[in-house]
Amino acid sequence: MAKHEELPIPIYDNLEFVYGGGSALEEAQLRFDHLKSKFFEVFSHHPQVFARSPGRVNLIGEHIDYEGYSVLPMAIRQDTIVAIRKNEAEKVLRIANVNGEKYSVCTYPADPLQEIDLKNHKWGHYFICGYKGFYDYAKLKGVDVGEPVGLDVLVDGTVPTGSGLSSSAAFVCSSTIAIMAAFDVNFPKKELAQVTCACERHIGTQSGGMDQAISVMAKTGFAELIDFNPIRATDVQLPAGGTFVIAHSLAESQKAVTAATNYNNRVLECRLASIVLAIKLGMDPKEAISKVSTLSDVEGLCVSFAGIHNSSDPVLAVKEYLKEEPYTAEEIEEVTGEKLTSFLSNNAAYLEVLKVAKQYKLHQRAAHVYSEAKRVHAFKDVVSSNLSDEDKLKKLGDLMNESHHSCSVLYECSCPELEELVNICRNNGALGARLTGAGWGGCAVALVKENIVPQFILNLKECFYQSRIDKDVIKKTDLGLYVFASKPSSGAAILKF
Ligand code: A2G
Repeated sequence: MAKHEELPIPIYDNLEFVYGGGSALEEAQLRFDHLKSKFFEVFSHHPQVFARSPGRVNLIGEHIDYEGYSVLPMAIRQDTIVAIRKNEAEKVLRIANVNGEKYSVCTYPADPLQEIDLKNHKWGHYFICGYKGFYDYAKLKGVDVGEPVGLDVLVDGTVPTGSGLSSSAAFVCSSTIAIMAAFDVNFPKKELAQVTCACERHIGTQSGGMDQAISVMAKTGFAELIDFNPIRATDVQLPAGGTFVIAHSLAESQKAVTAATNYNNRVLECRLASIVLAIKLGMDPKEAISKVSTLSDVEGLCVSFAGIHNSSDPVLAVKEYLKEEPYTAEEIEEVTGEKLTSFLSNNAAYLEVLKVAKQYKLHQRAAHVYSEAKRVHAFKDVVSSNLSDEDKLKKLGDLMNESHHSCSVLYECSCPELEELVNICRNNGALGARLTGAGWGGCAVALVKENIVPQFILNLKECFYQSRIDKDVIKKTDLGLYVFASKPSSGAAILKF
């Protein structure tokens, strides 16, 4: 039997396969009816096909996917649906949104080679990522999809933007899959996960592949351990009696806009940490610059270090060889023997970081990555251990707390609102709580015993959200959008009816 990730995206003619039954199904039915009528209203035609892809909450393994380490997210029920139709009459891509007030129609030429204008950020750019990704991959696979044609597209997303729940990947994945379905093509999930990860980088963030991988490969009822190089997903059945509650800090994190100081800055710091560490561990500087890209590439070298310290633990190598004080560019160049602007010259995103960064915290970033990578495996081991569910939940909570501490102190990707929220979660009985996703705003995820979930959510409303309602930051009626319990939901799908 083919492995789950080797199968193509499932095609359904019934919403029940995706949304289950009950009120979720009724809600989905309403969304699709609305999408259909709105599509006709905007484009005077019916959509050919729909694609949907979910957001995700990362349970553990933050900022390590781009360093080649495994992560452990689960899909959430909130998703992005893309309705699409080929429009052979015009060579234009028209991208409309059901929320037309917030997202006005974007138009682009039907040209897969177009460059995305990063200076002028538009919501439709994410669709273009998928569009370029589809054509690149079809070409690579030798699939003839003919001359580019126009596309009419209508989008409906329920993953809150800037929330750390991966609205961008849900949009890029559903766009790529919708285009693929409109051309009657279907690729295996793991290939799609790879394509969508690469094509989302057109937006400018040097992201890893976690969000796209879980959005494409998720299964109802399971979190997934996602490995990279090659991409693989292993089902993780979470212990009974615990629920993950997601709560928004109400600080919006605009990854695409703040990339040079936040996300891409950390990716570059990790790259520099890996090169410096490799050189300190004995690699020739020129070889390190050309061969080492991630901290996981260096881990093997720590085995030689084992001879001295009786341990191949990369955290020890970090302690020994990377100083705690931040490095200046000049200090790094002394080790590498080459200018940063020279060996990073082929990456525009890194050059932007170099323009604004004053120092580089190599020790702290590497210590976070190596320790977080270990926590992911510890989490997986606890889940599959013989412990009682109660003990498992306690240990998982502890690991989540440690992960948050590392994100906050070593990786510095938290913010005051997230710190407040995480503390409130812990003070109200969460077994563990941490920021989730890139950070610098967005959501926290808390592991809570199932029997206290309703009271826990009430307490969060009282302690965190009420003052924000009083100050008109949010509406009381919208609270359900900001704090909710979440179960592992299904992955991407194509819908034809
Ligand atoms: O931050 C974001 O969600 C990244 N995804 C993801 O790859 C991961 O690095 C995460 C932090 O763990 C995108 O930027 C699309």
